[in-house]
Amino acid sequence: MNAAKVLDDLKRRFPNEPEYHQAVEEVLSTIEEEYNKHPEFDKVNLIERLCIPDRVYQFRVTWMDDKGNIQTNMGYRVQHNNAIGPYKGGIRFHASVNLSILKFLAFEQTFKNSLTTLPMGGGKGGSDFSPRGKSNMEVMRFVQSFMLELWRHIGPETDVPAGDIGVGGREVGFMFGMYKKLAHEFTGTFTGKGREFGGSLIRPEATGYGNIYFLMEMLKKQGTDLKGKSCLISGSGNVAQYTAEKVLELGGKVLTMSDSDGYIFDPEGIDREKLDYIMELKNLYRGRIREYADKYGCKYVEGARPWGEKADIALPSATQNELNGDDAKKLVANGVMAVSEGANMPSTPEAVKVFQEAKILYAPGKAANAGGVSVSGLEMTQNSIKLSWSAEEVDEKLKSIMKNIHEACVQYGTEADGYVNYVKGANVAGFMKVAKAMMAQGIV
Ligand code: NDP
Ligand code: 2IT
Repeated sequence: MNAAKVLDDLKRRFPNEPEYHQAVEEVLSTIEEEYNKHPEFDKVNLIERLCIPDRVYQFRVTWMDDKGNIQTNMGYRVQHNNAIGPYKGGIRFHASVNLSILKFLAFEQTFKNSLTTLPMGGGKGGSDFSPRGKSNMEVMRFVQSFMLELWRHIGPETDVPAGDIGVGGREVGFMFGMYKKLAHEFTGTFTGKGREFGGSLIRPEATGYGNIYFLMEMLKKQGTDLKGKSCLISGSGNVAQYTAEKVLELGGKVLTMSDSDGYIFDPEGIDREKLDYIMELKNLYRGRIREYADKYGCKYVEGARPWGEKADIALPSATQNELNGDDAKKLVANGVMAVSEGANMPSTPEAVKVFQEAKILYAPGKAANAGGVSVSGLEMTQNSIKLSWSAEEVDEKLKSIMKNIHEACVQYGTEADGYVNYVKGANVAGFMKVAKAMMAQGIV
């Protein structure tokens, strides 16, 4: 394979999809060497078959708002690759959603899911519908209309969606309810469900906890841990909240959290009580992070991200490309020792380069945030054996999965000078398993 040529070809055939190109470029540039050690891959054009999604569904979603106006949104499901298991990946509801973003997410998900060691292929879906400012009934009407199209393309052994930005327990509940009615079955077709109807314990916590378990493995390798270390967290949604919870539990200090309007900086640290306030503010009242600064009298910076603040560790947990090359330079200049990604592709390629050249610990999302989909995989197992495991049992399995992913990254990503290139490690390890499965299954 000639990575540059494959990428040029994809750009020509699928123009105006910058996030998709960005995700593919990162993977191709790191697996090229390993790929070319296997001439049998190129003989069957494996790389193109892996980069282009198996299929994409795209549909119009029409619903009525509370004022009686008819609204239309777009709905999508990208089924990227099912070589190692049914398509699996979240649903995103956000005004910015388009095909490029969902194709990048589905592509990333394929490698991430492979790393988890569980049998899951990769997919992603969503809509440009934004739940922000919508009433409960509006969200429900939208979701029901969305499901009228989506339900026929998914199923417990076909494609199993879950949450992502803008899709939490409430939205998954509505999707599951409508799916159940249309498909006339009660199965584990969604994960992230409520615990009363098949949801796994620890699934809400899993992405944030998993990121910190991964970070702890990286720190351990350098003979240190989280005690007394200060952390910058972006976002204040599901991933950010449980990242903060685990940092506090392990003795670290959380200095910042953010939302799409700005960030708060609390030099005293966001403690358990303050985090409970944020959880209530965000999950119950659906308020803005600015209100934290009003309540606790700390700094709030409108329209900015927290990367200019000084800290030991950065944990981007909001969205893609939220940390650019200049931000990375500021973090490094301020002495950051580790960056571990809760979000998917939050660092731009320029930022990744800065981290790697400074030889700091840097974990890409597809490794560090794999805990969420891992516990989704465990939820699928519990649903199919019709049992539910205790929180301790699930948490132990999550820890061991994150440890295994870390080991795989070290195995495939350690460079001659001992520096672990976690990007390369994650990409090569994730790729090899999918590639072997595709080779064994013939040209399909
Ligand atoms: P939530 O919707 O719960 O929270 C998202 C947070 O990020 C909110 O604080 C939101 O602010 C902020 N945000 C969203 N979009 C933007 C934007 N364009 N600019 C600035 N801030 C933004 O989502 P999650 O916590 O579930 O997801 C966060 C990240 O983690 C995403 O990248 C997602 O793909 C990834 N992820 C999620 C997993 C999961 O299990 N949920 C698993 C693995 C990865 P506001 O409220 O203002 O919109
Ligand atoms: O990006 C992700 O891994 C998720 N949003 C979770 C996917 C899942 O199926 O749990």
